[in-house]
Amino acid sequence: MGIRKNARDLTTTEKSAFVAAVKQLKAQTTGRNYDWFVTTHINYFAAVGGIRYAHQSPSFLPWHRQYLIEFEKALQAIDPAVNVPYWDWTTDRTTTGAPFTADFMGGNGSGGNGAVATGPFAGASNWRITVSPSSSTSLRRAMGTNTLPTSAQVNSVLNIAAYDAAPWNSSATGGMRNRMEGWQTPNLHNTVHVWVGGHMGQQDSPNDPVFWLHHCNIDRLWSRWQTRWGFDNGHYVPGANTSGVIDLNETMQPWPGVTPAAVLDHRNTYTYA
Ligand SMILES: [Cu+2]
Repeated sequence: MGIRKNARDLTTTEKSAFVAAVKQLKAQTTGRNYDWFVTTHINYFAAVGGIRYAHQSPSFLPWHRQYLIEFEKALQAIDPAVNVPYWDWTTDRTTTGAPFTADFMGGNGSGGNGAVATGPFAGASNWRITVSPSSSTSLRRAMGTNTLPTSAQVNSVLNIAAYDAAPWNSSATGGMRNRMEGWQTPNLHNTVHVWVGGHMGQQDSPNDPVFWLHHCNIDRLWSRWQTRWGFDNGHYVPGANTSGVIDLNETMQPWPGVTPAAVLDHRNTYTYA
């Protein structure tokens, strides 16, 4: 079972092992390589067959949980010691501190939304963007144009007892999910994508490896919510018979046989440090 650590606590060896595994996955030319994950996020960004799987729906959290598990498995096939770390943006809030150091994720884009200039993913020869709606072949960031969410804002979301509420989309106000996803105040997840900017502000956001650290933190916050309110089936809605979204026991494409119910309790698969 894996333990997912805070990125700021990784040793130099752990940081370089994560970077090496990510780069090796990117270099693979067949199967579930890095670009397969980028393409999958683009394919499920909007509704597929009238069903919203990855965004603006209750399955935002379980869909990305499975997405992280699949990505982590792909990394562990390369290096069994690697786990995805999380970026706690309530404590690491600068463009130059963890995880944006030269030995890990690298720093800001040069000039507004330019290519990332430092670290292992700087420049197209180190990290070539091949799946993108833009023409950029280098990883781009434009960090710090807004303000990262605070721990008080996180706590306000974790205090909401209801998982989600009708109308189950980006205008839902009654549950935790939409405030965690970020279409209602305090807009947690979306705000962080905007703060990093560049590719992170687009459908192809997984082109930026910090995507995984951000979504690992979102998954950790959901796990904290579950620790408080419950890991059981009663803490996912809708239970059944709601069209256009994924009910508790419906399969989430493109993960064969994987339902929200199947991923609610992650504690036998991985835990958070
Ligand atoms: Cu995201």
